[in-house]
Order: sequence, then C-alpha cells, then structure tokens
Amino acid sequence: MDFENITPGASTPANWIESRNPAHWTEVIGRFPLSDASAVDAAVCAARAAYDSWRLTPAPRRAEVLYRAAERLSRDKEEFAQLMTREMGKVLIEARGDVQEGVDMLYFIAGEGRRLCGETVPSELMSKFAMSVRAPVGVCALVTPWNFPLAIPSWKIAPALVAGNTVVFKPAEDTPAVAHRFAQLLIDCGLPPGVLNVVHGDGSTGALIVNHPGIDLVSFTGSTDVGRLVAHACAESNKRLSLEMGGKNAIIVMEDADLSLAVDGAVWGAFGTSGQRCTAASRLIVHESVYKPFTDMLAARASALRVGDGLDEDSQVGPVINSAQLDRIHDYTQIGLADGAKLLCGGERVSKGSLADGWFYSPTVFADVAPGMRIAQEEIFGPTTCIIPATSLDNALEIANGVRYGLSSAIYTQNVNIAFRAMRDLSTGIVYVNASTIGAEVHLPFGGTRATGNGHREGGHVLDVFTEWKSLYIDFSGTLQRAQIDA
Ligand code: UN1
Repeated sequence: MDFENITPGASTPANWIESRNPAHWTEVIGRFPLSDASAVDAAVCAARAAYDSWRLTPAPRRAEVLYRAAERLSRDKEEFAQLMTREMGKVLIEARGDVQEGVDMLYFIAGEGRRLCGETVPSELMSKFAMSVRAPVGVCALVTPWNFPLAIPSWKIAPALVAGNTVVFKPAEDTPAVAHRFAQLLIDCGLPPGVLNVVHGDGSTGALIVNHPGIDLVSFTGSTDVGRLVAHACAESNKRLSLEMGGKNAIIVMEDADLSLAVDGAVWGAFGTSGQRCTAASRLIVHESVYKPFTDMLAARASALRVGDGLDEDSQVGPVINSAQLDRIHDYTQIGLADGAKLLCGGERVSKGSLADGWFYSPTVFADVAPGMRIAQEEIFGPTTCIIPATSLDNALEIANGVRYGLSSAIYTQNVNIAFRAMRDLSTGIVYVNASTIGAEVHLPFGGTRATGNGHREGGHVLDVFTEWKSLYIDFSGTLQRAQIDA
C-alpha cells in the first residue's frame, strides 16, 4: 500500500496498527503506519504549506474535485461497501447505505462551491457598502469514529475542503482501511498535495493533533467522555471546536400508533448497525394501553433476527466492533438484570459455528425498565434496547427528555395534535414522526442538544462550522464617516 502521498512521513514508522475483521478476528484487513508526534507534525506542516494556494483556488474549482469524487465513489460503491463490511462488520446493505451517504454529501457540498453565500445589507451611512462573506478557518483536524467510517468523514472533509480549509484527518483506529481508501480517492480526483492528510492511531494520536499549535479547528465525532477531553484541549489553545457525541434516543409509541409500523421502526432503530449508531433507538417509551402487544411483538421480532457475518446477504445483524465493546455491552446486560429490568431476549454472546472468531452479540430487549435505570440513561452502543412504560403523552415526553443526551427522538401516533406537541416539546436536535430515530439525510442539520454536542450542526448548515464570517465595509464617499455618530 502506498502511504506517502496520504500520510506524510509514513515511510518509516516505528509502529503499525492492524485493521482486523470483527466477524473473523484472525483476518487482517491491512497494516497502517501509527502516527507519532513527528508524523502528526509532518501532516500539520503539509496542511499548513498547502493552505494558501488551496484557499485562493476559486470555490467552484475546489468543488469540482468533490463532484468528481462523488462520481467515482458512486462507481466504486460496491468495492467500498465490501471493504467496510470486512473492516467494521455492518451488514452489506447498510454498508452500501453508508457509502451512499458519502456520495450524497459530496454532491450536496459540491453544489455549495457555487453558493457559499454571504449577505449584502444596507449601511447606515451614505455611499458605503456593507456585506459579509465566508472565509476559511485554516487547518482543520477531523477526528471520526468507526461506526460510519465513510459517511462521517465525508460530512467533515467535504465541507472543510469546499470552504478552502486544509485537513488533517484522523479516522478511528478500528477503521483505517476505509479512511485510507477514501482519502486516496479524493486525492486521485484532483486534490493538490498536502490539502488532505491522514494520520492513524488511537486517542494518544488524537491528543497530539488537538494539542498541536498548527491546528485552527477541531471537528470531533465520538463519545461524550472523549469529547470533553477534546474540549478542554481546545479551550487551552483557543481552537474552534465542533463536537458531535453520544445519544440515548427514544421512540415514543402512543396508544393510537400503528403498532406494526412502530415495531418495524423500533427493530430497525435498535438493531440496525448492531445498535452502534449515535442515533440508535435505545429506549422505547410505550403507552401502557399498548405496552403488552408492543412488547410481545418486539421480543418476537428481535429474537428472530439473523445474527451473522455482514458479508452474508442473509445476515441482519453483524458483529460489534471489537472485544472490548462486546464486554461492555455484556456488562450492561448484567447491570440491567441487577437493577431489576426484565430480560426478554438476547443478553449473550453468539459464537456458534462460523461465528466463533467474531464479536457477535444477540439482539437484547429489556422490558419493565424504569427511566432512571443505568441501561435507560447511559449510551451502550450495542444491540440493546429497553422498553419503558408511560402513562400519558406528558409522562412519555418527560421520560424522553430525562437523559443527559439530546440527539434524536421519534414518536408514533396518528394524531396530528400529539405529533405537533412532540415536535415542539422533544428537546433533541432531530425529531421523527412515524419513523425511527435513525436515517438522517445529509442536507438537513445533524446534531444534538445537551451532552450530545456543543451547539454546532453537521449536514445542512455545516458551513457554519468550517467558515469564519468576515464583515466587509467599503466606503466610497471620499469623506470620513463615523458610524453611530454621523447619523
Ligand atoms: C451516527 O450514528 O453516528 O441518521 C450517524 C443516521 C445516519 C447517521 C448516523 N444517517 O442514523
């Protein structure tokens, strides 16, 4: 594999990281150079050196690279999807969706190259012109998770580049292969040297990046605990920061809901990507009048899901990412039991036959869960969901909002008044009506409230992260005019 044009200073690394298949842990997907302090420095320097000429390249020209990348990625979608499934486990149909989300984002942001709109407004003074424009921020550090190894990098790389920034990209240590391949594709589509640089490693490499004085902006997606560390580092050095962190997303099922539709949404939201989405439906808040039929239907559906290698088109739930995560998920099963929740199905590792050398966990449903229990409050990031009874809409909304996260939520109801109350009163960044908590589209704002984020949004409005507003005043009066004084 050729690293030098993507990972500066990588020709002679002291250490390598290995990417392995979570469905068959003995299968090594690739070896990638572990970036130490000097490699991180080389990447930041390369990005800094490339910045001026990239910033001065007209935005429509910058966007053409992204447009070509969208075309190429669309053409190579199956190859990327297969690599993704092998590297992080999600079933093929979802891996294709992840790649498609990258294609969508590249097309969407390529269009922004001919917009990047500012505003012109009247000046309060005669013969004076006032406007605002978007300016790039500088060198951006983009730190991404493994669960959407192509989509999430595309959410950050595409807007950073179209706005004229250069990039140091650190993918999760579990998914370096997809990241490397994606960076290669972008470079092949015409990015000049140094505009996009990849560094590999775990949190210690991440710390080197976010503490590096040559970085102007950090965009991080990952856990709330790590995000807090990133925020501290950025506060120390005055870096601009966008955080997208955890979720504990709820689906509310009202008494008038189409129950079979609600069960479809709950199964998809809870067990899609083996529950490893920040938007996963990890709480199901169900009106007491439909609690019994909903619970029975859900448990039947969850226990019938086919767990297996994501490359097998028959599999519906792939492995989880690694053994540490498998242990963590199982620990939460024990916590749920100890706290008195009722385990309806799952709750164990699946290791029969060909699944023996992978990290598979059975779809797990807890019922009779109290809103304050740890399994109902903490992000598990696995195929575990819990059913919480509610007595009324008010009670359901209170439970839904009663967590520290605020990413996504959903309500199933046929009543327009209830739907509008939920849209108004659910305090998450994303609210779905009669659809699950997952499935955000790239051109709408993506992000959340409270411990989920720090007020920024990706997707639609992401340019607010990757640009600085600059106000421009042009006085063509030929005289001294004093704002606020010469009225
Ligand atoms: C994530 O879980 O980190 O809305 C991102 C969704 C996907 C993106 C999820 N489009 O579930």
